[in-house]
Amino acid sequence: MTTPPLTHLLEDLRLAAISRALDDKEIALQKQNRAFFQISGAGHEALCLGLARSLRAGHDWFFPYYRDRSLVLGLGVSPLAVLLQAVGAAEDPASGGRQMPCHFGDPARHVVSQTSATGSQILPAVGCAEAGRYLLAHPGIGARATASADEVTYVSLGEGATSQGEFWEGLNTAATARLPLLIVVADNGWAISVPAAQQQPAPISELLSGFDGLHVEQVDGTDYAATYEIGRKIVASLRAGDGPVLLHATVTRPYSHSAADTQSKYRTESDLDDEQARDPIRRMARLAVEAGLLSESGVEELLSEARAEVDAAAVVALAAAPPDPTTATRHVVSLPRWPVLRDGSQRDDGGEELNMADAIRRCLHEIMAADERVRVFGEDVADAPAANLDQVEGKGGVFGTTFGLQRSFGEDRCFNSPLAEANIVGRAVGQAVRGLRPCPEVQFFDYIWTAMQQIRTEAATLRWRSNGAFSAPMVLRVPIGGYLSGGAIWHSQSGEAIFTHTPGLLVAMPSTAADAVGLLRAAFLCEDPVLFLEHKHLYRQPTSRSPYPEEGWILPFGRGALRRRGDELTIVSWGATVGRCLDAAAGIEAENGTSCDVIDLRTLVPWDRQMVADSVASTGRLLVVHEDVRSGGFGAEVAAWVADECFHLLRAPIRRVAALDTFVGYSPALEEIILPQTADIADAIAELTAR
Ligand SMILES: Cc1ncc(C[n+]2csc(CCOP(=O)(O)OP(=O)(O)O)c2C)c(N)n1
Ligand SMILES: [Mg+2]
Repeated sequence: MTTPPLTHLLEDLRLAAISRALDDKEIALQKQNRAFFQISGAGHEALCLGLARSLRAGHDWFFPYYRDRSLVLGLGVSPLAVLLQAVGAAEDPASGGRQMPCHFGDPARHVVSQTSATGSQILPAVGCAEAGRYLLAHPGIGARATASADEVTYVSLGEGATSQGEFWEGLNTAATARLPLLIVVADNGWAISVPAAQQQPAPISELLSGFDGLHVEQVDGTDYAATYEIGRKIVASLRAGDGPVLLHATVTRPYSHSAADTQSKYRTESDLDDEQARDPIRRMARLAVEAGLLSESGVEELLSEARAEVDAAAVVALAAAPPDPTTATRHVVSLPRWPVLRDGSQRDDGGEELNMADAIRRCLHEIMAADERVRVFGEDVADAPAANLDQVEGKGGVFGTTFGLQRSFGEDRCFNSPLAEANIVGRAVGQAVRGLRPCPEVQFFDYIWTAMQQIRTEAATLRWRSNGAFSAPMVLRVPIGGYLSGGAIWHSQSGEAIFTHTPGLLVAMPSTAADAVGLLRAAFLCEDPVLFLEHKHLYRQPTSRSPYPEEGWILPFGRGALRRRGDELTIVSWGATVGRCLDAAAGIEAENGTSCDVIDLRTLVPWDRQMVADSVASTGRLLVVHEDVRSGGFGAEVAAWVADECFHLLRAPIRRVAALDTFVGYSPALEEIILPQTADIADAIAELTAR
């Protein structure tokens, strides 16, 4: 075993002491109500610092856990930076006072802003590692997106977090793709008050022995010489391309889980005393004394110097100003500067008429040809195994929208994912962080829920939580909706309102082939995650066919379309109900001359408030129609906004026509009553315009 160079030992003992002093300082500040939360890195210092010695800030990539305080110190983050976050200062470089302490983020050092969700960071880390490989294979992509042949992606988590499904989804791809990913499981024996034995049938390294493609190592994480040594060994193997490594490290947790926890409520005194004997700082100090580097009093001096340094940094941090309250909504999304449109709608250039599915497919081909950053992946999106390609037609998605992409652009640009939605979206987050423009697909909206953590917690919050330092631009394509006769509860759901209720996401839902193309092109210009909802029923409907828009025409987000002109009522809709609104409006006008404006919003975040307000100003009445269930649907948002802003213009109450507050039934008799039909819309028009 190599002994760590004495200079490293001394420097790392000093950093460990600073890390512990930061914990103590934050705990004191929290008691004084000058910090508002505390979570310690105590007991994990020797592990983090021993590993940091082999890793390189700004070269490797880091997805740390909240216990990795000493790792980021080892990477060069200053104690002041850490304290600025603890006191919630505007100058907190990781989040501008938005995130709790120990939620690190430092673009220059490649420390990616983290969430509190235990275990979810592993999938973005997998995406980051695979992006590095992709960037090396595609060097023409550009200066912002670079990679090194020997880079490593580091991700860590506690033993408790290894119970999360996302952890296993991450291991799956790390091992299958043999990624240069270092997964550190810092096992302190507890997940808040739950002992490790209640998490899993065996310690994680035992559970994983024999996991093909994954090297599993163990270390006593309180022994600096051992963590230093194993760090050198495994990082060298990762740099050499030998595949992912999971390091199971036993550590201690001398302090309670967080400031909100009192561990004496569930841990015995003797347990805590035993841990004290294994305290990593004590052990590092003993090593330094045994090596003749420090005397006993020299150790005391080092510890008190660390406390003094932290005290001095705390004085500066406490003097820092809090964030300006008016900045609270800054960096939620950053819409692009849209190209100027000639006339606000696509030119009908007599191009080939296509249905929506074919138009989307063609558009994806066009976008992938133009932009090497774009990768399409999801379940069944590829054509066929490479060896079969010259003998078969190819699949290209269950709706055929990705047909031919693999054949045209290769297997590293269009590929099948495991059957795991969190895996799909989480990997996209990591790729986006590296400057790629992923285009993940969730096969059916009905199965999006397993990806919810990645969509809402990881992707949607990244820009805001990092105060604009990171973002996760991706175009997440999702077939949605019913009217399929037989789609039933698992293939016909809507639910866009759940996502319009998530700040940080942009949401598009086109109803024509041309709009789908214009919005898809626009989506790839966005610097934020876009949920691109493609209505399954409209994929092949004659009414949504249109000429393929001319090259370069894009449809900016937030522009509705006035599909029909009228005087007496404004109807607002999107997706598959737009056509039903048009039919109902045409029917009534033919019957009794009552005419309606029909607005297709096309995007829901942002939505065209101005177009709706202008229309309501002329009609004085509003009906909102959508396929999603009525209660809490996006129609409620449109109605509330109009009631707030246009109340003086209204001559009648606002009405909604939407799905019943239930699920979509299999029997056509059930589907018909549950989903809004043309006759329901016609009834609402008649009722409202009679007022
Ligand atoms: C997905 C999720 N569920 C629950 C929590 C609340 N929580 C925060 S830390 C924690 C325990 C984590 O234990 P472990 O992974 O062993 O890490 P340790 O705190 O021991 O370092 C829990 C339950 C969370 N942050 N995220
Ligand atoms: Mg733990």
